Amino acid sequence: MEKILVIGACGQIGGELTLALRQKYGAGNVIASDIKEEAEILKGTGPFLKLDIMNAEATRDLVKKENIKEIYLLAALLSATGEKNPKLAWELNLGSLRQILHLCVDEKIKLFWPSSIAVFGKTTPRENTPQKTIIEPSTMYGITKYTGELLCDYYNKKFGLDVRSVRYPGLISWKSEPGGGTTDYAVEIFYEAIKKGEYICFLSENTYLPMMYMDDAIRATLEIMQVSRKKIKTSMGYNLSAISFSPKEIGDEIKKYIPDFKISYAPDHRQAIADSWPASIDDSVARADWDWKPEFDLPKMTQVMLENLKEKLK
Ligand code: NAD
Ligand code: AKB
Repeated sequence: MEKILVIGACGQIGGELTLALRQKYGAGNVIASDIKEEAEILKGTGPFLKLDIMNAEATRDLVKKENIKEIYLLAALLSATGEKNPKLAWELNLGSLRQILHLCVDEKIKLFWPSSIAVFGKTTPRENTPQKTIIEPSTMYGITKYTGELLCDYYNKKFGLDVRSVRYPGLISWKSEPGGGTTDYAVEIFYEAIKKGEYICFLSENTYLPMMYMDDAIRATLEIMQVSRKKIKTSMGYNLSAISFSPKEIGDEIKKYIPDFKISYAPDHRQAIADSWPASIDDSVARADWDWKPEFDLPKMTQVMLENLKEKLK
């Protein structure tokens, strides 16, 4: 039986993606792996292995032993953590990708590797950022993501590797917490609204960023991996878009449910990262090529987040 391997399965996306893949392909056919201990969300749902992706030999042995034919490589340092440790961000984000690309060519494995809106920089048009535009990232995270996209494209053109990628916006979920990004405030705000009724935001009130509810992101990932390769016109990351809002706007939406909620602003080092990213994204190429369409807007996402987090935090 051909199997799927998720690397970085204990992170914000990995837990929910692993569960979705298990639902679709059968629990036993999806192996979750991470350098960390198994995350709560995964316990009892299927096979889990501790694996450091930088250990190329252990990864190759696992892939051969388990007859892995599809890999989701999610292990990475995100933007804020990456700026604190740019050397590790470069080594982990691109070291892992380089060795997985080789392995996928050798073992004829299909690969999903996520990029990010962080590929864009200050010289990129900020509104409705197109698929093809000026790309000059100013963070180490963005540099690794853009370099990674170029590597994916190279391996596709040179070796015919079936590698697929999207540029996720900031992802928001009540099931899993974010792991060191600049868009993390949009998850924290819900926790603090419920627990304390107030939130001090690390971005300024009118900082617009592209965001997406996790269910849309998981569906996009399953969809891009499922469509016929003929529909995939690029192995660089596809722009994906769903919602664009500022801290003030999401705060106002939360106030509809928690009228006394108070938000204040104390921008920190993450403000400069946010200021270098787009405010909104044009994803018409993904929509045309593989029929991508988001389902969650700001009101729907806010309602689902608050309903579920109130239960979870009881
Ligand atoms: P995360 O930080 O929550 O999870 C990453 C996981 O990788 C963690 O569980 C970590 O333990 C694991 N990991 C780290 N080093 C490892 C190693 N050496 N070997 C094995 N596992 C290791 O990240 P996430 O938010 O789930 O993001 C997953 C991917 O999606 C990343 O490539 C990220 O750049 C991309 N992405 C995420 C977002 C977002 O908003 N979450 C947006 C754009 C792109
Ligand atoms: C981050 O903020 O670093 C991530 C991303 C947009 O890639 N959420």
